[in-house]
Amino acid sequence: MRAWNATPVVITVAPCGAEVTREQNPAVPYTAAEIAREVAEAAEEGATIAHLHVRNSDGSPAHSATAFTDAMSEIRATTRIVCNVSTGGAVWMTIDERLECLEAGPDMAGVETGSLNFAGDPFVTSGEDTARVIAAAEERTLPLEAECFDLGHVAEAARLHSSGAPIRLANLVLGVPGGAPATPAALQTMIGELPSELPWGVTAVGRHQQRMLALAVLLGADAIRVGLEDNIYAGKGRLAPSNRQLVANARRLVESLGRRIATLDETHDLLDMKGDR
Ligand code: KMH
Ligand code: ZN
Repeated sequence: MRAWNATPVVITVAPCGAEVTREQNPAVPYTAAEIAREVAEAAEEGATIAHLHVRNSDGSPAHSATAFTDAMSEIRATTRIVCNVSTGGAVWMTIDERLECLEAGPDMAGVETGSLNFAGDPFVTSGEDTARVIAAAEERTLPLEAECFDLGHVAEAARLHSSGAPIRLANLVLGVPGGAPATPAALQTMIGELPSELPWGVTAVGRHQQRMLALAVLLGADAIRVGLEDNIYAGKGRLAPSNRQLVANARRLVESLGRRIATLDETHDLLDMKGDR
């Protein structure tokens, strides 16, 4: 078993997600230019992966390849951060809509490996849906991040990884109502279902976020995720002014616990993105 601090920690920024609004926090980016600015600032603070959703100008979730292309062209004009598109989208999107982002030429994509009631709404990803995302990623030689909201999703990600799917990272998502709780026991159990060679990271939403990310870093996580998608606060009752601030806080957390954050090259290595330098 490798030491808990043997590897650097990748920081992923999730700048806007699909659900959070400007009414909740005015810093939430909607347009391609706003998303690109938030991502560029996050990259300056050390984020090396951007988990991307896109929005229409009124803030509603978008899914067209054009909307993703617009955002990624603006992002790529200023930074080489890994553009990791969400095929989770929003709960009401069809799988065809969720797959449109792959037409935009991302560096990486997410894949859901099961269903849940996402904060009360059915968020359905059938086995066939997962297989379609995997096939589309294989066709484009894209690394995948499995978005695991519950223990069964981790087991399924492990099974798919072992059968050769290009899953390079398992993102253990804690604290979404309807999914795995943000508790040390839940995290330990999820880690226990992973094959030892599969890198893993943690996303935690809500008030237990800092504690769970700290625990992840101490348990040897390969990655942690922060951003306005997951938490609109930068402290108790204090709205986050930007994604930059959230990434800076995450970096401080990692370093204060005796680890360092990953460079872009190290992130490419982790994801097995050969030749992408
Ligand atoms: N917006 C959620 C329904 C993902 O990006 O893969 C799904 C989500 C997860 O945000
Ligand atoms: Zn997302």
